[in-house]
Amino acid sequence: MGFSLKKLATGLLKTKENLVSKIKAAVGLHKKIDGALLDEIEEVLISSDISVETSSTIIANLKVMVAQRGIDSSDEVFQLLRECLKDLFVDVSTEPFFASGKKPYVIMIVGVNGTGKTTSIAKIARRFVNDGKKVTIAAADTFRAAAIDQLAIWADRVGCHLVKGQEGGDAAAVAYDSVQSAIARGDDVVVIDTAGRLHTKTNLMEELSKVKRVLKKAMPDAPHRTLLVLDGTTGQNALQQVEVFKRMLDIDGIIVTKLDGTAKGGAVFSIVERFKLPVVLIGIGEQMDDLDEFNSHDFVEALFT
Ligand SMILES: Nc1nc2c(ncn2[C@@H]2O[C@H](COP(=O)(O)OP(=O)(O)OP(=O)(O)O)[C@@H](O)[C@H]2O)c(=O)[nH]1
Ligand SMILES: [Mg+2]
Repeated sequence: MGFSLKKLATGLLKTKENLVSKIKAAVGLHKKIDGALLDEIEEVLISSDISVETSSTIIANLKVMVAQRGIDSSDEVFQLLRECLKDLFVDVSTEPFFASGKKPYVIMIVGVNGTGKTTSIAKIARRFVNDGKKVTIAAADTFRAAAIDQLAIWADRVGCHLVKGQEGGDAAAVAYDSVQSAIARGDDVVVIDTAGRLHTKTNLMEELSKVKRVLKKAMPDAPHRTLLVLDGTTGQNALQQVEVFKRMLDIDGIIVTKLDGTAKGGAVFSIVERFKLPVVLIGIGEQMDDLDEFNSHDFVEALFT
C-alpha cells in the first residue's frame, strides 16, 4: 500500500534535506543528548514547518524516551526521533482508500482553489479504472466554465463517465445526478469535484454543505469520504484551512498535494497531531501515478533513510 520507499524518498527530497540534514548536523556537534541538542532539534523541526506546538510535543516525548531508556549518546537520537514521529499517527484511524464495500463508493473532494483537487480526482479516477472499476466523476465546481472543461478533458483521458451541469448551475444537483446515474449504470465509484472559491467564503461553505446534504437523498450513507485537499507547499498555513473546513463540513481525511515541490512537508505531522485527521493520500508530482495512499511508517522512513 502506497508508494515504494524509493519513489517516496525522491518525492520528499526537499523536506528530507531540510529536516534530516540539519538534524544530522546538530547531532554531529553534540556528543550527548542534552538540553542544548534537544533545543537545536526543536528549532529544526519548526524550520521544516512542523508547528511550534507539535514540535514541542515531539521533543517532550523524546525526552521521556531518553530518560526511560537511559540513553545518552547523541548517535541514538535519530532513531528515537523516528519513533516519536511515527507515534504521532497511532491514534489516527486509517482505512485503505482504494478498497471499499460500498457501491457506488462516493468520494467528495473539497479544498480552496488551486490546491490540486481536480488533478487529484483525475489520478484517483485513473487508479480505480486501472483496477477495473467503473467510475463517474462529477463536475460540481460549477462556478467556472473552465473547471467543467478541465474535468471533461480528464474524464476523456482517464476513460470514465462525466456528469456536469451548466456554468453557474446548481452544484448540489450535479452531485445528486452523478450518484443517481452511477447507481443506474452500476458504476463502482463516484468522485465529486467541488468549487474552491465562490463570491465569499460563507457562500462556499454553504454550497459545500448543501452538496453533502443533497447527496444523501441519492444515497443515504453518501458521501463515504469527504476529503480536504491541501497544497503541501503552503506548509503550516494549511492548518487554518483544516480548521475552517472541519468546522463546517465534517471532513474525514486529508489529501496533501505537491509535496515534491516543497521543503515544508513537516506540516503533515502537525496536521495529524493537531486535528487527529488521517492523511489519506499524498501527491508527489504531476504524473498520474504520483498520487497514492499515505503510509505513516514509510513517510518517516523515506525522510530518514
Ligand atoms: N508538482 C505537483 N503539482 C501538482 C500536484 N498536484 C497538483 N499539482 C498541480 O497543481 C495545479 C493546480 O491543480 P488543480 O487540480 O487544477 O487544482 P484545483 O484545486 O482543482 O484548483 P481550482 O479548480 O482552481 O480550485 C496544477 O498545475 C497541478 O498539475 C503534485 O502532487 N505535485
Ligand atoms: Mg479544480
